[in-house]
Amino acid sequence: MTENQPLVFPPDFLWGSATAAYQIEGAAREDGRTPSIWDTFSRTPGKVHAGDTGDVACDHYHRWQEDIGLMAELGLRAYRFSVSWSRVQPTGRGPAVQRGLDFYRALADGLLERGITPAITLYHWDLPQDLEDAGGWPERETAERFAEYAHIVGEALGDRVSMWATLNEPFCSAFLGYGSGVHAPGRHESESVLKASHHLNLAHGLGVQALRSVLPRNAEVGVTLNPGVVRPHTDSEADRDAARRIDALHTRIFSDPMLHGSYPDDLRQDTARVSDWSFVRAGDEATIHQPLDYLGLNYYTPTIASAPTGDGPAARNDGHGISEHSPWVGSENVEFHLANNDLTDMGWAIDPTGLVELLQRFHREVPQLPLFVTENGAAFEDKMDASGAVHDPDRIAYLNGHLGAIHQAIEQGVDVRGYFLWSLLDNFEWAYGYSKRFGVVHVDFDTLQRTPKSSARWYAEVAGSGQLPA
Ligand code: PNW
Repeated sequence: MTENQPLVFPPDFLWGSATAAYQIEGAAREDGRTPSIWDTFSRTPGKVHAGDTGDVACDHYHRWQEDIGLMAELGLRAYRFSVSWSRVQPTGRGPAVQRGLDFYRALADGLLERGITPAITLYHWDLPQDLEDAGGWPERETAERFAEYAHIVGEALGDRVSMWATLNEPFCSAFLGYGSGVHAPGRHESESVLKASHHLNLAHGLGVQALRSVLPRNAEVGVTLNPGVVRPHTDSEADRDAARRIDALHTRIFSDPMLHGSYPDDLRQDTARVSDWSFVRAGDEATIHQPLDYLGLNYYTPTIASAPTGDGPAARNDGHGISEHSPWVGSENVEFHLANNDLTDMGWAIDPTGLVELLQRFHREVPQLPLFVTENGAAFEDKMDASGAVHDPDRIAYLNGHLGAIHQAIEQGVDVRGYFLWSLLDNFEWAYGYSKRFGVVHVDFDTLQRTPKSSARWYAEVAGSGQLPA
């Protein structure tokens, strides 16, 4: 139909890129920063690929001006980054470290000078180790400490940063951190997954309240979730039930209390043998249910679930990393299947239709809430050629497909306001260390030299013109 026409995006659509503190900053021991759970985890042998750590990462802490220059060169209009809690409040408690706040102030100012909108995420997984030592997210106190931290950062940066998110992907923090253990802090305790989820939700609610108390009225406060796009393997009732269970754990455990003010009944029933949920106190769900200005959604790949098939070893390839411990509390026997699509270097199926579904779902659920795609992108084995150029046609195809999906959703009436490509730079890809490259800018991890890939040029063109080429 419109195949030869460029796809034109709304004029005020926000074109950005995203990173996270632990994945790019390095400078792990500088200016008063203390270890987070990711420092501890990555320094523990066997936890991260090749023993990689974020000690140096992209050295963004020292090279941030160069990185802002790159963004400006690429014509990006927005930059989503996270604040390292233990850089700002080393023990997770008490007074702030001025030098930590100064770094983020200078970064925000540098962005604003180049016309780039800063978007802050307060928590992208790097809990101060001291708070983990006191029990971590399964402890209610961690949520209270988070509110204090949100207050500190909001007060320090509220005059220059207008877009705020409390958490990034609480699913990963709770289910991979305390369930499968493939992420920091690497625990595997069924009930802790549920407690951590609740306290992350509570941290979000208390954090929104804290931010509202210090931010100017026009600030936009939201959260970033990575809801599962869960599909049943077949149309059988058993497979549809498996998909429902995974959807409850992956998505609704966060989105229901945040957006609607209560935990799903089916979730409580599915997990009844793990927990009586007595950690939810009267009034908590109301606290979690704060009015939001936008919802951030991260999307990479769909999930296909089925009831146990009895076909030999039930490989738990759910796309969330391999562990002998299932994160799917109460539904450990659900099996996962890979779609018949091409895969990225993460082994994730490339399927932009999942993004259309995801956007439609939340548009239906919360029609008045603006949506942002706060992460989307792909890892590929990019290689530099003899001339020093990096050609990444697979990434361009991935981005083109997913931006096309967003355009389609917008045409269908979904209020999508912007896109933050993951990621600006190749960086520390959590349990995979530096072995997976998501950047549109190549980073040589020996010299730390940055080289824009062909996808960076392509994305600059798209962002500059506000349209996808025909
Ligand atoms: C997200 N999983 O992480 C994060 O927000 C980013 O920090 C990360 O680099 C990016 O996606 C790419 O992975 C995820 O195993 C990490 O399901 C792992 C999973 C999901 C998201």
